[in-house]
Parts: sequence; C-alpha cells; structure tokens
Amino acid sequence: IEKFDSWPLLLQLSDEGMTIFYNKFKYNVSPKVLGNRTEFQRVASLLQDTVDFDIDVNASVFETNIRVVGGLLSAHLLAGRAGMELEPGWPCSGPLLRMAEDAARKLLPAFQTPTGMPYGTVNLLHGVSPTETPVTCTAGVGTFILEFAMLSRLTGDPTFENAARRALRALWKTRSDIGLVGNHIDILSKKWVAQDAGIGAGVDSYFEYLVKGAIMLQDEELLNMFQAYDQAIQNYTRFDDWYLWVQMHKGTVSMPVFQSLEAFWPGLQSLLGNLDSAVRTFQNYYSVWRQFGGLPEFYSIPQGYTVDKREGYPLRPELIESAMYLFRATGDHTYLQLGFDALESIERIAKTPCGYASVKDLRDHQLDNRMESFFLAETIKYLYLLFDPTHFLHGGGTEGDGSWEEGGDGGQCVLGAGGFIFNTEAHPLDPAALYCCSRHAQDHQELRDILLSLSQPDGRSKPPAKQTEDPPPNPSDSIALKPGEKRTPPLLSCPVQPFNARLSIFGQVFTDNT
Ligand code: DMJ
Repeated sequence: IEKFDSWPLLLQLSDEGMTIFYNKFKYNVSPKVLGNRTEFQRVASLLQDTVDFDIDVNASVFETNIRVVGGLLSAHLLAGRAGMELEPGWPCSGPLLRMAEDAARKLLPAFQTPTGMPYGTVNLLHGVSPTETPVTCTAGVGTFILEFAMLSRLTGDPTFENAARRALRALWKTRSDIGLVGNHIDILSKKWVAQDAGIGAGVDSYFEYLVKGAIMLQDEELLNMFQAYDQAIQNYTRFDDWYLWVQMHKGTVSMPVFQSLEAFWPGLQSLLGNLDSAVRTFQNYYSVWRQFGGLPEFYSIPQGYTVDKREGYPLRPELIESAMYLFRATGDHTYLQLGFDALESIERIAKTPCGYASVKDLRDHQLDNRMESFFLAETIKYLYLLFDPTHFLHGGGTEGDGSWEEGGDGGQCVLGAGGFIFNTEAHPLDPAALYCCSRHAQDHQELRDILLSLSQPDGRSKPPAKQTEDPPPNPSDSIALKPGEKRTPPLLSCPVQPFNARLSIFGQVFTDNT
C-alpha cells in the first residue's frame, strides 16, 4: 500500500493488474492471485508426487469433501487453462481427477449407515471407528451433492452421487412439522440432538448445496426442497430482515443472534433472484461490519453488540462472497465499497510478516497466532472476483481467446464457456463438464433408444432396465421426449446450454417425425 493523494475512489485496470485508489491510499491487486499458472503447475505436481490418502488419520468427512475433493476436482477442471498438459479424454480422466476420486472413496464408508446419513469422521485407512459418535451437524449430512455428482458424472461411477442424494433425502424426511431442521442429528436414530433452527453454523452449507445443486444439476427435487425450507425460514426465523435461531418444532426464538457464517445468505438469495430481500439483509450485516471493521462470530441483535467469547473475526469470506454476487446482480457500488472496507481492514488489522492473522477480538483488534486456509481459498478469491467483473469465472466467455475448451472422449463437449458454480470452499466447478463423460455415454444410449423406437412399428421403445440402487430419475433429466411432449424450460437460468439440451432438439425432431 502506498499513500496516494488523489481522488477518493478510482479503479485503474491495466495489463499489470488492477490499481485501486481509495481514501488517499493506492492498492495494487496482482492478476497473479488467480492467474499464476506456474505456481498452479508446481503445486499440482507436488500434490501428485507427495499426497497419499492411505494414511491412518481421522478426517472430517465434511471438511475433506469441501476442501480436498472440491479443491482437486476444481483444479482438474481448470488444469487446461493453467497450461497443464491434458490427458486424452480430459475431463473424463486426469491425475487430479484420480486423486479426487481416491479421496472421495475414503469418505464412502461414512455413508454406509442404515439411514444413508454419513458419520462426521472417518479414518482414511480403517473406515469409521466403532467408537465414532453418530451425532453430526446438518451441514455434515447435506454438503456433498456438488462434489459427489461432479465426480460421478466425470468418472462414470454413480456411487458418489447416489450416496449424496440418499443422505439428502434422509435429512429431508427428518424436518419438523413446521418445516425446519435443527443443528445436530443422530444419524442412526434420526433424532435431533440440537434443535436450534437457523441459517448459520452447523446448517449453512446444507441450504447452499440445495440451491447450487439445483442450479448445477438443473434438479427440481433439490430446488423444491430448498423452497419449502425457505418458506419456513422466512415464516419463523426472519425478523426485520435479520435471521434468528428458533426452536425447530415450535418456532420460538432460541438465540436472537446474527452469526458471521450467515452472511452467505444474501448471496444465495441473489442466485435465486430474491434481490430485494437480499439487499436488505446485506445492509443489516454491513452495518455490523461498519461497527467493528469486520464481522464478529456472533452479534446480539437486541443488544447491538458482540457476544461473550464470540468476538473474533477469523477473516471469513461470507460477507464478501455475498457482495460479489450482489454487485454482479445489481451493479450497485455499495458492494465495491464493502470490498474496499474489507481490503482496508484486513490490511490494517490483520497483516503480519508471515501472513494474515485471524482477529481474536474485534473490540480491540487483538490478533490470534493463526491464519485459516479459507482466507486464501475463499476470502481473497471472492475479493479479487468482486473487483474483476470480467473474470472468466463469472461466466459469459467474455475473455477472448482461450475462454473455452473442448473436452470429452471425442472432443464433443465445450467447457468454460459459461458460468461456474463455487463449492462452499469457493472452488469453482464447471457445470458443462457434467455432460462430457459418463453422462455423454448415457446421452448416446438415449439417442440410440430414440432411433430404435422410431424404427419400431408402434413407435415405442422398450423401457430401460431399472438400476437397483439408483434414485428415481428426475423427469427433466431425460433427453428423450415422448410424442407430443414439450420440454419444460430450465428451472433456473443455466449459463451453458448443456450437451443433452442440444441433443434434445434432435430428439424433438425425431419424435415429431419432421
Ligand atoms: C468455509 O470453510 C466453508 O465455507 C464452510 O461451508 C463454512 N464457512 C467456512 C468459512 O467461513
């Protein structure tokens, strides 16, 4: 940061990167934060050479999924852009994909429960310990569909997606009569052990994955689940555009607090198009930020102050993440302003010679001797993307040469031409990749079925063989239109026309006999 005596707010973009002139300070933001291809390549080879998941370690199933499986999958999908040599058939094969699969397989024993809801911890070498507690948080059950579905579609092995869906369906059935879920559940007895219902710690990414799963997979079932929850959340937990914690069966307020983890919610609402509500809630949260120069872990809404022992700010990403989505949705500079405030606070409060430290107490800005990995994976990334509205990760293929790639067995799928879905650790996943591999084979099969049915005198095809373990297929998943049937428009706007949607046009032509 250099002192700069100039106009209070100015953005300057150049080949060198981006410079922000703000409040007499000059900030340089290097494109290398996300464009450092050599570092990407160095770390990718280091991982391949050194990482071994066959180790006697107890790992969190949730954290391993969002950080390790999600990170590897994302890196695998971005490997071409990062200048790595791609295996033939990419994205259906590749070293980072194999590592992601390897890591995810280590998590599968946790899902082998009578309910399908996973244990919270698994030993990577020995599976679930016989002494493992069956009590886990809601997010620990419902935060797998993005990574596991992507993995299944890329590898052709449905086990992962089936496991994630089975857990989601089991959790859905445990909701209370007023439509809410609690905070911790016994995955064997299906009893709610902690009955506080809210949108923050312990629950947050469950709701996030219903929405992002619905968008990424164009999945009506997930969207319906979220919408039903959202109705109950709005009815029972929302007060003046704050979201409180309530008893899941009665709806009575149990904790009138705002948690910093809840700040992802306006971003999620904006993905669904609920902008008015998102903007109002964001303003509430931003007022807390302005009060302290960061978001305390807990904030008492009636007292307007921090909560005892929860005064810390571990440089979490959620408010900046919401600002990024809302800036893209509205173009309102309030969100850039939050970005500047965040940049300035983090630089002034948290910078140390060896990194950026978590703030132990926002009241006196005392620091902790630690830096969370989500600061690098999420906070910095969302901050960067907030200030770079034309970045390829925002979608739209606006970057010119190299903004998209061909992939799949015969080079039939197009990647990177549209938007990305961020997993809950901010690892971007390209929805177009879903249609390159196993799905691709299925599309071919369906096309063959259509052609076969046309060649039969009664115009009907044999029903496909039923797979025993698989969940019932989503009707919107099939490309084969019945005679006279019209394809319903996508549930949520999808940035890329998927491979099967393009094929459906042919299906329509064939079934219409035109
Ligand atoms: C991240 O590890 C993930 O976003 C998780 O879902 C909850 N939030 C932390 C960062 O605050």
